[in-house]
Amino acid sequence: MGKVIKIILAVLGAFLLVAEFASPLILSPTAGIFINPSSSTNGLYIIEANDNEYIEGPSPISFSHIELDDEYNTEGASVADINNDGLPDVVTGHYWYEAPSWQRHTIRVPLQDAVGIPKLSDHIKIFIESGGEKDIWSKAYPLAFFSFHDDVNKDGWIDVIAVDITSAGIWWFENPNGVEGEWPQHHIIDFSRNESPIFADVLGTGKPQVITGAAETADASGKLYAIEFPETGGFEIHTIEAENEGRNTGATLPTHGLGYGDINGDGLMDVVFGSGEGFLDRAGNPAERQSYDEGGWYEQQMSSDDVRSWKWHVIDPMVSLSQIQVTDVNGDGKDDLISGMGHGRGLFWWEQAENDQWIAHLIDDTYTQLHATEMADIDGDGVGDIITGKTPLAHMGLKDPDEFGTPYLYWYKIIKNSDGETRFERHLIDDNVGVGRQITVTDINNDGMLDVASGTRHGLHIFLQQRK
Ligand SMILES: [Ca+2]
Ligand SMILES: [Ca+2]
Ligand SMILES: [Ca+2]
Ligand SMILES: [Ca+2]
Repeated sequence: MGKVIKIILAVLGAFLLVAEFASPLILSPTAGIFINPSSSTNGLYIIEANDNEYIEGPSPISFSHIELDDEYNTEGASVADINNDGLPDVVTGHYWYEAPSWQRHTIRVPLQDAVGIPKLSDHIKIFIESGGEKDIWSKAYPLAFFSFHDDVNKDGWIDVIAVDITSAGIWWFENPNGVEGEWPQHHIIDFSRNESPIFADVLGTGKPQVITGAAETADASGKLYAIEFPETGGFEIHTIEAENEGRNTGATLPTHGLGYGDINGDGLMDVVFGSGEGFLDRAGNPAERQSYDEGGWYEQQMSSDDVRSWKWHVIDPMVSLSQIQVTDVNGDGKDDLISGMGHGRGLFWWEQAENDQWIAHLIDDTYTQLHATEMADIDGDGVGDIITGKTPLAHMGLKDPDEFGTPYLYWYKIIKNSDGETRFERHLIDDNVGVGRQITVTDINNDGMLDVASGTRHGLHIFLQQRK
């Protein structure tokens, strides 16, 4: 950035610092001075959909809230028994929190000074230090976004596979077997290109793989990888998409919206993508769809001599999503998709119709920035429920609609009305924390009921299920 521009910004910054007490006004998403004029994430959606399909539901289930960390050092949370004592611990790409005291232990010292809920002076500081808009996002977040777990080196201690902030790397951190201090860090790839990587057995090996967009250099086209952690130790990279061919794997932009399931019911897992965009522009017109951002699914195929290939199918209409959950919503025998817009407004489901046609349904458009979803059977009735919420300041308070709004955390039960219509019964878990990029739903306290771990700008939190 030029020296003159820097000086102008510094002077401007000094003026604005005086106005700091008015920051909520100045920083509001509609009046913000640093709003990127090219952003099209104005909170509307371009797909035609019916009215909200959610209803409020009474529930015998509530959640007790425990704050594990009030610092902002992760956009996600995972759960694994790190110290082999039989008690699940909570993990991020920087720290692990030991059950049941939740004492914090270091995995990797945070390298970036991430600001949780920024004041105007923080915005200005980040803007100046980052050399302007170009690098602003990487200065405004912690490195740790996603963590997954496997015993990568087969020594009997569970390790941490960290998918860092998009366009940073993927690493595995070697559990030092109870020894305190930073963990040995091992390189997997330099550039992840996906903000909703998944950890699932897509290849049918019996163990989960990391499915993620990736690139070999900072400017390279996006690829789609399945990173396997085989029984022999270490890792092995399998390519699903070798070069970007009009797919949403991060050709020019980091992206999100990834899921898996057996879409065509042939016994092989398929991989689903949201589209890279799908918003209205500021004039209210559909933003032009770029060549790299069509949404769809990769059909996994296996030849008679066991050669794997992937066939692309477009899903239209499609929007920019977070993790995509694949399940048969309406009970017609065909799997459907459920996901929320990572930056825009609304939770949706896509009904799989005949001949690769998809019908979009709106579930809930009362909040924005649903940048993490998960599916798990919260109430234990045998049917998967959807867990999601609002990501506080998913773009630092600079771009997205209602970024400062209430950070809800909900679970939705899929039900049939008496008239046979599918409805989503919404239940509030909490309204202080929201979701980051990765939310984990598992039994954290070993009482047989599923709990929720969430890492956001409001810190790291768990919600333990209680039943009346
Ligand atoms: Ca433990
Ligand atoms: Ca290990
Ligand atoms: Ca399939
Ligand atoms: Ca529990």
